[in-house]
Amino acid sequence: MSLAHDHRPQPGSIPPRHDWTREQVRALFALPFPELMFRAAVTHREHFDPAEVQISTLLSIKTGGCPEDCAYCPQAARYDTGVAAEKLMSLDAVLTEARAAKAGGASRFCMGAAWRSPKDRELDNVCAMVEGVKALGLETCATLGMLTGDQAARLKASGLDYYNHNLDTSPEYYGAIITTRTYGDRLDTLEHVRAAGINVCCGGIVGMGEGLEDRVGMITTLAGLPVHPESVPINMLVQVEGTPLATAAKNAAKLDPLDFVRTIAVARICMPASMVRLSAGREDMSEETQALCFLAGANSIFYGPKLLTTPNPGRDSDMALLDKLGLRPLT
Ligand code: SAM
Ligand code: DTB
Ligand code: SF4
Repeated sequence: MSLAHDHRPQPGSIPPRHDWTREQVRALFALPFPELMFRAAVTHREHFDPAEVQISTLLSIKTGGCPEDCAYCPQAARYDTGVAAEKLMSLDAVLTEARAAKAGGASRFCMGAAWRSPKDRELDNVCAMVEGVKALGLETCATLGMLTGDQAARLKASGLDYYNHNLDTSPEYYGAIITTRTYGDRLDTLEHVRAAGINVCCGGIVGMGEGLEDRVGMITTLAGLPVHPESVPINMLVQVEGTPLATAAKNAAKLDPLDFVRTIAVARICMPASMVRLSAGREDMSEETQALCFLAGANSIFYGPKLLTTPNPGRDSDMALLDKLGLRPLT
């Protein structure tokens, strides 16, 4: 029997729990690092082949000029970050990018818009993009801000597979990061997405000056959702000059990369059947840290030289890294 066979999901593996308490999640973070990694790696193997990594390519279909005040975001109009406000891209231009993403090896194409929420006419245009991207044989994902139930249903009817809407942090730290929409607003959108039958992609950002208890609160909230998000992006803050968090970070200690790895491991243990994405922040991350993230149960990445507005590792260096680690892109 080959080793690869041993790594396949085991029938009868323990089903996901939705009753994680803060105390239990705190206790996971407090485990000795090798013990935490071991438990995360075992959990990973109960549900996935640990050699497979899902890869998504991002495209900013509507960049900058956003009315919201998210303190991390280069696209908020109120911060001087050098990101110019652009109009929504044309359908043709989006499809050209989607074809290139597919040719480059991505299995999912994620379209992001710097909106508080889409207007109905804007949504018509995005629905056409979703239909077109789906027709290319790619999985589709969008992140457009808050959605009503009707809007979510329209996106579903157009063929949207995933909707990304992050909780970003703990309920109690949230107000220090965003004031123009509430945590409750975010939970409402997630409910609309779930009710429409779209897969939920929901995670957060670490390295925003939050404390350990906020990372505990974020994972406890995500793992307490009635259905776990199918995809859980864990982003390391990309510090963009001009954003309030980049300014604050100059006076604060940088997050230890091992605490980022711990967050991935705890997400893996608490949401065992979800894809956990090692998301933004890889450009400044060593190969060793990324390797630890894969060991901790990350099984998805953003692939391609750009996230929405900031750089990501190039395709060649990512393929070389996956190859070096013996990992395969999931097709
Ligand atoms: N405007 C929509 C919204 O906020 O829902 C969609 C796009 S928004 C850029 C998507 C997510 O990107 C945010 O929720 C946040 O988690 C992440 N993000 C934005 N800027 C980031 C940064 N500088 N570092 C890490 N993650 C970031
Ligand atoms: C997510 O959790 N991270 C992605 C995606 N979902 C939309 C966005 C990261 C953005 C990083 C900053 C930028 O490139 O503008
Ligand atoms: Fe706007 Fe989204 Fe950026 Fe917040 S994260 S400022 S909503 S683009």
